[in-house]
Amino acid sequence: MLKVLVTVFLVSSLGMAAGTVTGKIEFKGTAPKMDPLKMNADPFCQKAHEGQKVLSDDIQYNANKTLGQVFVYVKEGVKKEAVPAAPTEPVNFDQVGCLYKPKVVGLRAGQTLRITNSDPTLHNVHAVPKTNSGFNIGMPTKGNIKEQKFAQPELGIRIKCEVHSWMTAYINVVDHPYFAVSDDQGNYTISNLPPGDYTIEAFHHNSKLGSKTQKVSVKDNKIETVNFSY
Ligand SMILES: [Cu+2]
Repeated sequence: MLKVLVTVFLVSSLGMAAGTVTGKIEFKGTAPKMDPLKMNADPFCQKAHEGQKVLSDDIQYNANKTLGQVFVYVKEGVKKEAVPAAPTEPVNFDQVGCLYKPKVVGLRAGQTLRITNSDPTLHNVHAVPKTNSGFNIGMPTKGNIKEQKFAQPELGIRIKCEVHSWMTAYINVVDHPYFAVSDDQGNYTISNLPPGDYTIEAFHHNSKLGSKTQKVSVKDNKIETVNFSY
């Protein structure tokens, strides 16, 4: 009896009652064809990829017929009162070889986005949100760091660089910690979800792909598989 009580206490006080949603973003049909990027507007950018053919990174089609760079998050069902505060650690966002790393970012409303320029060339970071406040900052030298925040949840905030027209990234801001970005195997995992019924959305910034939703019931200590198919 005591053991049961202690377990119940630990589970409730430490917030351990939680499940996991994981899955794959499959891509059916013909592999999307990405155009090569022409980086000759800036000799530095071109030299950074010397001897390599750099293709557009708009759609990340993986060798196993899946998609990377898809933002997957809980769209409905999160109980606001049970959501932990946004982490104080920033989310890193870098400019390397005139490309954004990563291309698709997920972060919490109010969390710091730490923007670095790792290139010895001028970039400007121009955020074009619809509901949040935008910004446009110049980052002229290697090692420049700037910090920004987005106050409101908003998906697919476009980031662009006017110096290098091919540079585009997408920032996804949510008001809870239950999100992930699919990787180079097309996998994503959302952990620590309290038991409950949820709608999960896969969001692709390319409007031709767009978003897909699925419902899932999360149980304590269980792993639910939710695959999406484009
Ligand atoms: Cu740039």
